[in-house]
Amino acid sequence: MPAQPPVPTPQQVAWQEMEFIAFTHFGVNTFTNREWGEGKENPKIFNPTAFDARQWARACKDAGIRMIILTCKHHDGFCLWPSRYTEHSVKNSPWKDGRGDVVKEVSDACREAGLKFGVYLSPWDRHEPTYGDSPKYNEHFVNQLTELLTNYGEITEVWFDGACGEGPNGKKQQYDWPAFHATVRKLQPKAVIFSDAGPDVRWIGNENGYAGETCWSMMDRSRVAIGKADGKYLNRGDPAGPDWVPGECDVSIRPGWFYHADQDAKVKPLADLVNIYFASVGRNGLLLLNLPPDQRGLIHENDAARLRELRKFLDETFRTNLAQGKPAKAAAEAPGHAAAMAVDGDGATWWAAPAGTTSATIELDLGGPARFNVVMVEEMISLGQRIEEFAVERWDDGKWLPVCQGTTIGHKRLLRFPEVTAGKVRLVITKSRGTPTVREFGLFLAPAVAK
Ligand code: FUL
Repeated sequence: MPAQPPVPTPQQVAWQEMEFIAFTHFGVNTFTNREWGEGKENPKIFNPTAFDARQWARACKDAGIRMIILTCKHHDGFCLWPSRYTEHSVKNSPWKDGRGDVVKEVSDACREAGLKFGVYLSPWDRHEPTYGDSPKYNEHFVNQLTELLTNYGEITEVWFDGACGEGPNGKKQQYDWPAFHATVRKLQPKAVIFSDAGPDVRWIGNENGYAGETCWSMMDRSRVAIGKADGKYLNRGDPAGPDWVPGECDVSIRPGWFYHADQDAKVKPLADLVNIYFASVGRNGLLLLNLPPDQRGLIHENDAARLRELRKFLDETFRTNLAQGKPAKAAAEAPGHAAAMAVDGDGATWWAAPAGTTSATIELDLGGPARFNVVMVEEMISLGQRIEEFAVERWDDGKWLPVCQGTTIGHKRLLRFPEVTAGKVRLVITKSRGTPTVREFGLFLAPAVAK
């Protein structure tokens, strides 16, 4: 273990609290029906007929999503804002007679709806002639990044795709990551930077939306080469890692990242989205769910309807925490951190074991038989991620029986199991890399989801 185990920055804590955020892949690919454009598109094909960023924001807000990350430029190089540094952009499209700015409209709609806004800017650019001519292209990229980070208000996340394709004549582009990061730090010091290796937020190592069952927010950044990352390492993190870089789980609600009309009937079923939620938010990750706007410039009805179903399921599941406010006692507790603080519904307080202890038990009296099929445990991550192994047990006819067990917790761990009934429950922490803390403990009854 590093001498000083890492802890999150205040920005990383705020980021983690968002839990559920959205991606919107939109651009020339929406109109060419492709996933990766070549950069040779005629900008005139970009012409959404009913573009309405407020509709995107509303669909997200209603689903409990907290931020939209927009693909301001994908690998095709087409810019959704009128960049001074290229002609491959909305300014040469018929949309709003070339005077439109998707980045402006989406960022404004987010602010109006109380959502955060983030930008995806692909370093790989198949249009830009300087791509492959490393210093020149890096300057071009920093110029574009500067436009995005200067003209659109507060940016909460900057998403750097690791893809690095070949340039013209087979030239290899070397990205100047230190310069890219320095630009973000200078212009938007509160933003978190995403890439395979952070520095603030890491890719979870797959595009299915699944974090590892064991998932540490720590990793060793020096072990990860951007664009060539070891997916398994990113999926689980590294308990011995010296860097705090929590995982973000990106996945699309449809098979593709961009909209394709022939996928209208392939929006993921509710059961899949629920599984993804439990495997991302429920495994110490953030869920970054892609909702690709269509050729009208709207989130399609089918996607919006599915989001509403997901929200309904989450509301029904998490509305009542059966453990909240119930009498709690711990085998031991640190001064000022009583067991009751783990079930007070207050994220600012937490139970802690006495300094130096690495195992502990918290027992709850539910005051009569309660039915539940979901357990939630949260650590106070601002102090670090420590718990390595835990179990939940129920009191049944004079003995404790197992309900569920897990390894890491972090910001939030959710476990599902067939419904049980119990009047008394205990959380048993069997292994921890430091003094364990529990910010909140929960028991819930989730409705059945049709398969
Ligand atoms: C990948 C890209 O190549 C995909 O098109 C998509 O943007 C995904 C989120 O990241 O690297």
